[in-house]
Amino acid sequence: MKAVADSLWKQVREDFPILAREVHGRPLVYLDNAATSLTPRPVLAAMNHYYEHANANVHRGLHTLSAEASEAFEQARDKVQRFIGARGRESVVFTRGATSALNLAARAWARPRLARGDVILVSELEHHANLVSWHIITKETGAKLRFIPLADDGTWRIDLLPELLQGPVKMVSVAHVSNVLGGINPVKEVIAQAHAVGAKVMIDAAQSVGHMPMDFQALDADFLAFSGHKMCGPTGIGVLCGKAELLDDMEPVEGGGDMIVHVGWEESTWNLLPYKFEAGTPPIAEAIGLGAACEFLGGIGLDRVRAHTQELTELAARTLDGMDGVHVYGPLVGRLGPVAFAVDGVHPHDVATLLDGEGIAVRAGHHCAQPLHTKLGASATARASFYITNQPEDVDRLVAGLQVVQEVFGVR
Ligand code: C6P
Repeated sequence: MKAVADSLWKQVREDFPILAREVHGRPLVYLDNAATSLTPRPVLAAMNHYYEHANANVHRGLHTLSAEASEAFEQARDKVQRFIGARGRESVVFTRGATSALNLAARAWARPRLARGDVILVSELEHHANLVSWHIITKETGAKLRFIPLADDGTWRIDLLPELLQGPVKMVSVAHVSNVLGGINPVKEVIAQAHAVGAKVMIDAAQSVGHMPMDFQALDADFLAFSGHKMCGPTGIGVLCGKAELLDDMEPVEGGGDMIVHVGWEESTWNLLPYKFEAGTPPIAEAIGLGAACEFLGGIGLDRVRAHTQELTELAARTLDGMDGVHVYGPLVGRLGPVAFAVDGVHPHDVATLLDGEGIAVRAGHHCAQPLHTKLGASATARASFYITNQPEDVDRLVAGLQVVQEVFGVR
C-alpha cells in the first residue's frame, strides 16, 4: 500500500518541471507553499493553449477566437463550481485573489449593512487580508471588531463562542487554516453558532481550498474566499463564492465593461451574477489555469491531497519541535501545511537565508499576520509550509539544514 502511495507522489512530482532545478548547487526543497504553490505542467499547458490558440477577449467578440476564449473561461468557472461544491455557477465570482475576494464581500455586503456599534467577529490568527479589509469597514461605519482568542497551543477558544456571539454581531469572518500556525479551525461549529444568532459567515479558505475536500453547500458558509496560486494554479486569480441570494442583493463595487446590461447617460443597470462583480477584462488565462488546477487536484483526489499534506506537516512539526533549541508555534496535530518555528539565538531572517544556501526555500517574517505575532511574542518567525510536491526526505533536508544554521551561529 505504502509503495503505491510513494509511486503516486513520485509521479505527481514529475508534473512539476521546477523541481528539477538546483539552488546554490543543491536540489531544490520548496517549503514555501503557503506563500505560493508550484505549478504543474497541465496548468501551464492550459494557459499556453489559450495564448497559442484562442488569445482573445471574452464575452465581447463575435469572432471564433473570442467565442473559444469565452467558452474556455466559462468552463473554468464550472470546474471551480464543482470543485468547491457551490450550488450554481452564479455563485462563483472571479477575483484577483483571496485578498480581493475578502475585500469585495466586506465592501459590497458589510459596508452598507453595518452601523455604529455592530460587531464583526474575527480571530486572533487572521491574515491581514481578513483584518485590514475590516479595519477599512470599521473606520467607515463605526462597527467594531471582536476576536476569538487563542489557547496556548494556538487553537481557537471555541468554548467562548456563545459569549463572543452576544450582542449585535453581524458578520463572522475567519480563516479555515492559519497560514502561520497551520491548525485546521473548527469552522463548521462557528458557522452553526453564528447562524443561530443571525450573523453571516465568511471563510478565508486561502490555505484550505485545494488542500482538503471543500463542499461549500455542506459547509453552509455565506461567503468563501480563496486564491488560485496556493492550489497549483496561477497568480492573479481567486474566487469569492457566495450564496446567490446574498450576492444578488449586493451592489457592485467596481463599474465598467461586462458588469452592465444597459448604460445610459446618467445611470446603468447591472448584469446578472456573477458578472455584476467582474468589471473589465478578467484574468482569462489565469481563470483557465485555475480550472486546470481544479482538474489536476481532483485527479489526485482531495482526500489524498489532505492526508499526504497533513502527514508531512505533522511529521515536520513533531520533528522540529523535538530538536534542541527549536520551537514550533501552534498545534502539533490537526495541522495542514504551515509550520512556523523559532531557532534559539538565530533571527528568522538568518534562518531563511542560511537554509536558502542549502537549497531549501522557507519564508521568514510576520507572514502578513502581525497581530498574531504580537500575541506569540515574536516580531517574526521562520516558516516551512508543505503541500503535494513535498516528500518525507524534505523534512530530513530541513532538519539537516537547521543543524547547519545552529552550527554557523554556534548555538548547537
Ligand atoms: N498568505 C502567506 O505567505 P492572496 O495574497 O490574496 O493570494 O492571499 C491572501 C491570504 C489570505 N488569507 C490567508 C490565510 C493567507 O494565507 C493569504 C496569503 C501568503 O502566508 C502570502 S502573505
